[in-house]
Amino acid sequence: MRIELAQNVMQRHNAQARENARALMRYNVFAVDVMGAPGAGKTELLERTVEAMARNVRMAVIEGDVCTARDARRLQERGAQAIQINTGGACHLDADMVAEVLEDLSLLDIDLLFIENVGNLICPTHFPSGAAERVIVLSLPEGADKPEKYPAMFQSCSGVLVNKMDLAGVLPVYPAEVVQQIGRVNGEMNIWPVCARTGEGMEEWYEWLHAGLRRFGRYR
Ligand SMILES: Nc1nc2c(ncn2[C@@H]2O[C@H](COP(=O)(O)OP(=O)(O)O)[C@@H](O)[C@H]2O)c(=O)[nH]1
Ligand SMILES: [Mg+2]
Repeated sequence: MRIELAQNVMQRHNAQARENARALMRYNVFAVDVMGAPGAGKTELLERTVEAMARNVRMAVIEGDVCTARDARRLQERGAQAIQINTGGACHLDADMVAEVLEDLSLLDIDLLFIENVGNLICPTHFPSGAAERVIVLSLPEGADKPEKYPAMFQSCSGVLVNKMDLAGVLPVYPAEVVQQIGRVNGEMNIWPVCARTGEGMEEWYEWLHAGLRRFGRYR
């Protein structure tokens, strides 16, 4: 009985995610889920990305957090359109929450939409938002063992940004080992070693975003 109920709930979430994907497709909006642990640098990465791409690409960000509008404010200060969702305790965004916000966005005026999920390496895995792609930010201080400990999250994403590369050499965590561990869990992933603080190493990430925009007919 309980299993059936859970299945129904998940089916409903997946159906809403497909509905969100259709709404985004209708307006040719390329949407990317950004996931990762609290403090991995998801917001910092988006701040740099918004700064670097704003000249050619119209971007918006949906920010998911339990409380506060701090992350949305950070993005707004960088010139991006940003809307905050407060989950009020829930550990992930779900497709219903995203659907509500999509109604408030003028999708016609957006090329690229980021959806920063609540910091968590477990729950968001099973709750698609409707975004075309999902990426994860994994920072060096989290340690090289995280891909193997949270494989489902890594297997649900097409790319991983290995962040805080400026700390390589300071921490007893070796980027090569992190990359190797990611490969063991998901050999198909794009791996981008970056320093979101300075923007160093982020060109390939931008290229990947541009390729997505081209697929969505948004390239200028
Ligand atoms: N050293 C270093 N710190 C970073 C980098 N990226 C983010 N941070 C810091 O990590 C902390 C968490 O960043 P934040 O963007 O809030 O992470 P989020 O919780 O994943 O959104 C902040 O103090 C950032 O300044 C980086 O590349 N290098
Ligand atoms: Mg954040």
